[in-house]
Amino acid sequence: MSLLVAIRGWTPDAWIERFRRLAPERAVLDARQPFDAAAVTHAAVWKPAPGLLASLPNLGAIFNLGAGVDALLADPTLPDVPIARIVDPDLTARMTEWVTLNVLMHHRQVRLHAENQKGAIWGALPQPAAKDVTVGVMGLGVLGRDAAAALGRLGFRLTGWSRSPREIDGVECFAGAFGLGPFLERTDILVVLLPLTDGTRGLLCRDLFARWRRHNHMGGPVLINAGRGGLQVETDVLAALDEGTLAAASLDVFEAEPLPKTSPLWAHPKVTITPHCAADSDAEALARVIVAAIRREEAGEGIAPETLVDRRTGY
Ligand code: NDP
Ligand code: OXD
Repeated sequence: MSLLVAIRGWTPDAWIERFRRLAPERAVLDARQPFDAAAVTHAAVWKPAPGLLASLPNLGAIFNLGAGVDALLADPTLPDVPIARIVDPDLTARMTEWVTLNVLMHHRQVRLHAENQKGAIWGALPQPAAKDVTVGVMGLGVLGRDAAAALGRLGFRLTGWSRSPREIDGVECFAGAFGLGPFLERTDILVVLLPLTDGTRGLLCRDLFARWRRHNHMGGPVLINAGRGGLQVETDVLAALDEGTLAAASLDVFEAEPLPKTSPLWAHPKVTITPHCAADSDAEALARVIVAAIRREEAGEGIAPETLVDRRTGY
């Protein structure tokens, strides 16, 4: 019973140390070193090299070291074993914090006040109550529901959009292609917490921006995306900001990451950028969650339903 740790994009050393400490009963193998493929029963991965997991004949389950599995599912050779993704209260709380920060920043026009401050301008800006502003949450999963609950406590009017119909207290819910139009027509601030799948890639494009409610105190629709960069067409986002179709955008995720230094998004006066850190969370807590999930799976209880990835839907 060995756990293989295969991570690309960050250094795996701290994760290997954590797993060795938290699961001393098993061998923890480093995919960068030669290892016995037949001994591997579980894999903890982030963007593993395509083909690696297919080379493990006794692999029983894959544990993705993040909530989004798009990079993992992009491997066409992925073996047919259960895949678990991260669902963790600490990660969820941090995402909700980032979403709330950005919604309030736009609603309270913090960037405009900062501009005024530079010129010593005592500028009074229109300030409606939260109850008169609608935040639309795209993606009503673990993260979307928690963010909506926090925004509801602040008094915002809430709408939500998902693939299948949902009922959530205090949220006017819409689903699927038919629900998208009415959802957008009601929305002032759009919070995107969707996974990247064949059904969502490129969704945040010129066509969608044109269907959005136009008039509010912020000068138009505001886009807040912490789902995945592949959801947005960045040339369309930039054009919409320049034409005034979008009033502002807060982006944590990008088509290419790290965002290239040459991207015009960096210097755009209406764009707020964070480097895919919206839900940066306590790695020790995540490692504990994964070790507990591996033990649960070995005890024959399977993968907790909320964390089990459905390959057909891609999330
Ligand atoms: P969940 O799987 O719990 O929820 C996904 C939601 O998206 C569900 O409500 C689902 O609908 C909806 N959805 C999926 N496909 C479609 C579609 N085609 N049309 C409409 N709705 C759709 O995911 P989480 O809430 O845990 O995470 C969401 C995403 O956030 C992750 O996939 C990841 O990409 C991103 N993320 C980003 C982080 C960051 O730091 N920036 C950190 C963590 C996650 P339904 O309810 O019908 O299933
Ligand atoms: C992600 C994560 O999926 O950080 O982006 O969990």
